[in-house]
Parts: sequence; C-alpha cells; structure tokens
Amino acid sequence: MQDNMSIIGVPMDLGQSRRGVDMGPSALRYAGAIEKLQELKNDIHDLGDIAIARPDTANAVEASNLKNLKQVMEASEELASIVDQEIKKNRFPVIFGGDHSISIGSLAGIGRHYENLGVIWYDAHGDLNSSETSPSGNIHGMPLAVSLGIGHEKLTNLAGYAPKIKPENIVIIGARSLDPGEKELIREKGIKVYSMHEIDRLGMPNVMKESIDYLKGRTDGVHLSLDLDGLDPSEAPGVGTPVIGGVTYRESHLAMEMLAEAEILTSAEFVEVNPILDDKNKTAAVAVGLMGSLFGEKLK
Ligand code: 4U7
Ligand code: MN
Ligand code: MN
Ligand code: MN
Repeated sequence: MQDNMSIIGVPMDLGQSRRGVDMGPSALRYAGAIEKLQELKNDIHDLGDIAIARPDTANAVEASNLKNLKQVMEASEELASIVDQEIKKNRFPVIFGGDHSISIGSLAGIGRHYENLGVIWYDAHGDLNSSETSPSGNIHGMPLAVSLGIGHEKLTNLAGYAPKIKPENIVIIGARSLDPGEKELIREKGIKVYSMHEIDRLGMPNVMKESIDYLKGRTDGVHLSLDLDGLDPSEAPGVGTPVIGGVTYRESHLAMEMLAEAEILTSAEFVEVNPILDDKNKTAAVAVGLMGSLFGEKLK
C-alpha cells in the first residue's frame, strides 16, 4: 500500500434524519486518527473538511422524495473532484464521514481510475435503495445502488459518467437489515453478500479469505467503505441506525489486518460516526483502532 495518504473530511448529515453525524470528522480527529495514520505512514496530508450547504428550509417542499437531494449532490460533486485530484497525484484517499451518502462522491471520484473497481461494503445495511424502494427517502440508504447506476439521475450521472462500479465487483460484509427492494436487487444482480448468518457459520477468517480471493481475481483496485454500524452497537453505539447482532470489534480488527496483509486496498472511508449518540467518543476510538489494523500496525 502507498505511503502517502490524503485525508478528506466530509461533515455531511443531510443524507439521513438524525443530527450529529456531521461532527464525525471532528470526532475521528479528536480520537487521534491523524496521529495514528502518521505513526504508520510517512506522508499524511490532512486536507481538512469540505463545506456542506445547509438544508433549504425555505423551500422544504422538494421536487423529489429524496431528502436534501441538491445539497447531497453538490457535496458529492466536490468530494468526487478532490478524490479524483488526489488519485491523479498518486495519493491514497482516506475519507472521513459524515453519513454514508458521501460514498456517492467517493466512488464517483475513484471509479474513473479503474476498469474494475472492487468495493468492500462493511455495513449492517445494503445501502441499495432507490427513490422507488426506499422506506425513508434518506440518501444514506442509497449510495451503493447509485454507484451501480440505479436511482435518481442527478445522483447516478454525477461526475459525468455511469455506472461507477459493477455488481460482480462488490462484496457486502455484516448485512443484517435489508429492505425487500434491496434483497431483490441483490438477487437480480448476483451481488456477493456475507450477512451475519455467513459470518456466524464460516467465521470471519474464512469470510475475509474468500472475499479477498474473490476480489483479487477480478479487480484492479479496491475501495473499503466501512460503516461503523456494521459493528455491534454494544461496541459502536455512536451511529444513527444501529442494528443489534453485529460484527464484534475483534472480528473487525482481524478483518482489517487481513486486508492489510492482502495489500489490495487503494482507498478507504469511515462513515456514520455520530458523537452526539456516542458513549464518550467510543465509536470514533473504535474507528481509529480499526484504521491502525487496516494500515499495518501489526506489520510494522
Ligand atoms: B446506512 C434503511 F429503511 N434501509 O434506506 C433506509 F432501514 O448508511 C436504512 O447503512 C439505511 O447507515 C441505513 O432508510 C443507511 C432503512
Ligand atoms: Mn451504510
Ligand atoms: Mn449502515
Ligand atoms: Mn492484532
């Protein structure tokens, strides 16, 4: 893995309904994320946070059922362009969210650089809804679908091309809350999913070995999108949509170490940390611990 990383904070909370996740980048920095990365890599640029527009309360009636579509779109454009620039400089992008709608921008910026970009979606959810299937209208439940070219065209056409990724290059890990429309899409597109059922049955070492072998054979780059709600809420309580019965910290730590050893990652993001809902910034500390294992603490 490259020794030069660029950190981009995205204080976005408009892709969902609970306040506080916009403070995610601050919570991660306060928990020592930058210092941890500096311990492990020689050349860290913290680019700070991008600016996020406020919700347009005067025009609360929107042209679509997607909440804050315009603001999410604008932030995604900006994030996509920064990520694109950093990759052109041959730097490894690490994105700090913010809610998971920011992946629309991350993947739009990264996708152009790879013929077959792999994506590891570590999450309790599939984030595969469209405006038609979404029970909530919250865009943080849609980024994986949008990146496949499914959803509102203002989002799917972001950065001027679609789709950003192919269904056969995705692995979802930790799923345990999938909406009916998401399950249908998973079946239709043949997306590889290691739900909690498979993690229980096979164990995390086999799940990661299979995922890595699968992606190694077919991709030319891999993005890790780690939603902290993939972990169990007893260990990562500071998230907006917790689901009981999740992956443990130890299992996640091992998953990150196996990714470090495999040397397949080309970008990463950590999303959905909400310090307002957290227990003394515990979830941000968990995220920083996982960054340590992901970026080679054990191998040093
Ligand atoms: B997250 C949900 F209905 N599926 O679409 C939706 F259950 O980025 C939740 O994974 C989405 O945290 C969760 O609103 C999005 C809901
Ligand atoms: Mn998510
Ligand atoms: Mn989630
Ligand atoms: Mn260890």
